[in-house]
Amino acid sequence: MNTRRLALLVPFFALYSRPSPVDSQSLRVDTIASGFGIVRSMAFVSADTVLVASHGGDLHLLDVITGRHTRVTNAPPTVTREEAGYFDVALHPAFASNRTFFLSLAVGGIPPRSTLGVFRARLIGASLRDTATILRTAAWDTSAQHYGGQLVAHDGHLFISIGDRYARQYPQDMDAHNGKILRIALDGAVPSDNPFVGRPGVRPEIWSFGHRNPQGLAYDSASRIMWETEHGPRHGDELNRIERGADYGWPRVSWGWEYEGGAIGAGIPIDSQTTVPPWVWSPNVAPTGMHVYSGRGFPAWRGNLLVGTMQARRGLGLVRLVWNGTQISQVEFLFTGQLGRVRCVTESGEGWIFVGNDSGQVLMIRPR
Ligand SMILES: [Ca+2]
Repeated sequence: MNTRRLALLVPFFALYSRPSPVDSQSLRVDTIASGFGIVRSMAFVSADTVLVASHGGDLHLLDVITGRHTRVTNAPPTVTREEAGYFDVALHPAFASNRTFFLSLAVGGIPPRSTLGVFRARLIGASLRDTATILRTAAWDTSAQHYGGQLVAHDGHLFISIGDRYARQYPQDMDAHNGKILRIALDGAVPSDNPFVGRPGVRPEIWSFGHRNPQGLAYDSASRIMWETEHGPRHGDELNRIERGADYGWPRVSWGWEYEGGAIGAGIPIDSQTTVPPWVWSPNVAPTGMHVYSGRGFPAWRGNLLVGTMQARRGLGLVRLVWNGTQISQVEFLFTGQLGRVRCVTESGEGWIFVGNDSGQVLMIRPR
């Protein structure tokens, strides 16, 4: 075929191959299982089995066809107080052959001190083997707040989000892990090409800094963007593109305000050092687990960001954001009030969307 004929064909192909939009009225929400406390994370370990991490420190294997679930034994202890507990699970890129996965969790020191840790294990049947804590972050605090705790395994590395631990002096302090995105190798080592390796007084695991409480992290292999969501104070929740070595501004600048009123820091949303968020929610939606949709269940949503929200007072559940390559071009609230306080979002091999919430439910979204 010569190029001229190809050029004529392309517009017609583009027209007829465009996926039809999804009408959320045509979707149904089913409860697959419940009783998991607060569902913080889910990862499909086979076509029909999802690993469910509960905030209270439990792992279960859930068969999404039958709804039957089995408790995973030998799971690590955690601190369970306020926001402390299990946070996220991420499968090793070679999970299918090595059965290895990662779990982020609150780890204890001399009570009541705790910090964010990363645990690695192999899932053999419904038990954990070869367990190891590969990272205890330098973010110890007596408070049990703002751990962040999201994980992404990508490109031979593990990315870890960590909140400011409700201590504002640290996100700009490069000798602390509070308020950072970290990047380590899959065995816990520090990669030699991290941005701050070799700088005196700077923790070498740091990938980006100036974050408040990042509770969403997801990598889109098509656009090659690492997406992050973080909670603002009063107003100003952010969607950020995570760039190597970049500063996201907290608490020097913020799109939000003090809870009791009044400006934060310089009283401006951005300055010349700040990486600008592509999207800001004011008032807050309390964004949580995030997933870049890639499945065949809803072709029109491929590449869209699905973000869980906890701001139940406004009846929210899931936000779909469209990145058009330059900016966020569409924001749609889905299933308003139908999903509870959503903590995590993922998809099955068939492309159906799975949501975990604060009511201990695993929900499935698919066409009617
Ligand atoms: Ca910011």
